[in-house]
Amino acid sequence: EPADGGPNRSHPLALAPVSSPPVSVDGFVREFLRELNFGQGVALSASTVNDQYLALARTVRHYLMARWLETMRRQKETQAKGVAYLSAEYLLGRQLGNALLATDLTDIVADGLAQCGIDIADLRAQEVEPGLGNGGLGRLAACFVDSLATMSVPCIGYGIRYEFGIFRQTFVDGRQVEQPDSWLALGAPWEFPHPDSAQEVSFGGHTETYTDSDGAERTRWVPAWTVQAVPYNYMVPGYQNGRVNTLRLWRSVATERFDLRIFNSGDYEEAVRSQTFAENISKVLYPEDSTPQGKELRLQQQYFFVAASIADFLEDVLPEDFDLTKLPERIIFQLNDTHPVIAVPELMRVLVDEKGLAWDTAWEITKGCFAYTCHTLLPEALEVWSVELLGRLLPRHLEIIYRINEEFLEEVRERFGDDELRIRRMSIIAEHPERSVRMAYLATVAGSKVNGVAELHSQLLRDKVLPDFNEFYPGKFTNVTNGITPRRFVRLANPGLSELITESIGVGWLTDLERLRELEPFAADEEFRARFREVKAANKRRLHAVLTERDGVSVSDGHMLDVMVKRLHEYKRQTLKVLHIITQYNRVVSGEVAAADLTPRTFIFGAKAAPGYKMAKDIIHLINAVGSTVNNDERLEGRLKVIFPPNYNVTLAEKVIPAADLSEQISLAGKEASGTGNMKFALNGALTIGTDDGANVEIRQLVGDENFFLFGMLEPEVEALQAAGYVPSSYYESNPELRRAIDAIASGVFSGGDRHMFDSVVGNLLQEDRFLALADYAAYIEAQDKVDAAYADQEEWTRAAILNVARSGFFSSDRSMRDYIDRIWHTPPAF
Ligand code: B1H
Repeated sequence: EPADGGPNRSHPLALAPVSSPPVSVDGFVREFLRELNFGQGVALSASTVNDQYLALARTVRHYLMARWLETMRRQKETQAKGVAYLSAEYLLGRQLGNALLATDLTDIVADGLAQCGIDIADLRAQEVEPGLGNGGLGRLAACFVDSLATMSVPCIGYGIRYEFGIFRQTFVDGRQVEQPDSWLALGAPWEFPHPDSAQEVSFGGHTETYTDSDGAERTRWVPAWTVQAVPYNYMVPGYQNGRVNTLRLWRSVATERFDLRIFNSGDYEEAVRSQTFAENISKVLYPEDSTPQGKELRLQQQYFFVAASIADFLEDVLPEDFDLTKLPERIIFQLNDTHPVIAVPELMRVLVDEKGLAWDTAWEITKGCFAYTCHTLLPEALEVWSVELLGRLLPRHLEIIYRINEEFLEEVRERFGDDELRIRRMSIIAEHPERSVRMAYLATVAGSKVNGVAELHSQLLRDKVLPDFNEFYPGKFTNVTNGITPRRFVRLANPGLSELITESIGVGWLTDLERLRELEPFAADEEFRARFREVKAANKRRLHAVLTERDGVSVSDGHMLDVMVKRLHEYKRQTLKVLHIITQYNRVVSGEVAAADLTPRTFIFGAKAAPGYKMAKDIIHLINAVGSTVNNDERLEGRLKVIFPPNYNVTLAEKVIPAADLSEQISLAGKEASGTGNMKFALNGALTIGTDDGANVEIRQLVGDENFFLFGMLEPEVEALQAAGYVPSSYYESNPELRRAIDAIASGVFSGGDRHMFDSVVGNLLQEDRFLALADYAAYIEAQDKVDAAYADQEEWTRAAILNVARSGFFSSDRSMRDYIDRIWHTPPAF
């Protein structure tokens, strides 16, 4: 049919059927066995669990395929405005359960597999989760793309296909040891590599000016080396709505040209080395959370994925004749923190140097195409790149940044006169301690909007981190409170609760989470409360089974489950939690409290420390040491137990959170930008003990003071105390119970008599305590005592837990997406 002899797109069979016929159990079994035999190349009788898992994944993938192709076809046809989410991290979690939920095939598949003598649970357990993120920031990206697909909003997620995701954590003698995360080793059934659509990404070299054919002075970049960026596509299925968006992750490989040149020169070893060099870029995720390291490879990663993504969008996604001045009407690039901010000068470079647009035109386009989300307040977490490094790796980009800065500072001068102090404060280029580029400032100048991730955080961002910019750009700053996807973190993680909710208020809440409000009256219903408690008890039994199998530890019956799971960081104050455990321990061993009078509690920790973060690793060691002492001291009569399963990840979160009674959100006020674990716990019926920080503030406002255990200083009090000169040892000296807890560590109670094992932790608490753990200790202990008292009344506790669920619908990431869409992106749903 096509004159050029290309593929015949109008062949009646050329399109995969849009509405596939309903899947029957028999039909599924046929397809599954076909994949096992023809795809995997094994007979059922000879197949391993991994063979079966891979065949199942590919079968389920087929059921999404027609919808994926149709989503792409429609997008191409309508050219509707969409979001390009730029994120260095996507902490996806396992895919199989979510794909089955999206296609509504869970039951059919389970039945079909059972006919084959296979338990679907065994295949689910076989999947290694793609851990392509560190913590909250990466998981947020995964929740956002899920919500956009579910809301039928056009979105393409761009990121990096790390060969090794976040390290696998093990403990040796209670200390963290990192192992590589070989998540691809057993096969990667969810990805679609397209090596033929690779983009070239260049680095290094120099720039030169030349006169073009119209006599205009232009600049070009003459790079020194190039790598290929190969796209790997992943499906992002909406929840039972027939839409499948795309996540496009880039892998770096050596360019053939580069290889061949060296190869032909006879230097085979050098050719292999260059291959290794290129492939290094997407080799491993940097395991720093909240504290960027400023390493060269990291900047290479950032530019690598961002340059590939922009080229992909302009060349492959946009139609050929697209008028680039209309770009802001077609796409918004959302910058997930500063990690992708090098995209700003890259788009400028492409528009000016390659497309030949005038600088001012290009700048107008660029400003309309970016928006920036800030995820932190810690000053050490604000990313800067030294001018030396940036200029060496990306010389043209550095020139562009300088010009953006010059023109920006010129505007500042026009407004405020020669206020040199202000100019220096606002300059994108910092002069001290070394000349460097402040990526957050660049993002703020270029972005159409800048948002924080919870009300308090956004306020502090305006008032404390970027006040000059807030003054200069009124209206640019806004808040979008984070959210989480209820599909994964309620429906998949907590099927028992989901069933109870649906039985009580009907279907529809999963895509309209505010409807959980309809549960409020059930809090007063004794029978409902009993069922709610039974769901929690069943989730605890399930967790017990998981932890027994995984780590050989058991969750004691009848214990309150008190959970602190998040990255290990001093500002999150895991040590404060440890001090509480030690305090309870001391109360019993001193004879002040009879073991029988303790509320039985199991404390669960989950936390990875950045491999280079010594204090965080020492704290992990301390938690394990306290755990083994507490767990083995018979004087406690089994009433306190500490469990620290290694390698906390999304998969484990889905088991731990639904079983929790108490959620620990105890960061120093003003330090946790939002938190998202806090939302997952509340939605799964745990009560929170927490500070007035991040999204805790909004959780408490919504669930009500009486259903939330608030403690600790408020952010202004923190500032005041620090300004007055904080002396941690004064708290140690004036609070006997605190002194006894710290003395226990220092005297070797948890280290077999070794008085120096935890010197670093003790010394830090007494002398520095940057995050005021000692100042909040008394309030924390008092609040914990209230928790114990409250837990004694199970009916009241359950009532409060139900109200937490009923009033937390706001924290759906669907709502976050609606906020971004209405106030920042202006990308309505496309049908
Ligand atoms: C958050 C990070 C982060 N904020 C640097 N910043 C990284 C910074 O690899 N790095 O260099 C990685 C991650 N992550 C978290 O974002 C906040 O601490 C949470 O409070 C917030 O809930 C989450 C999502 O907004």
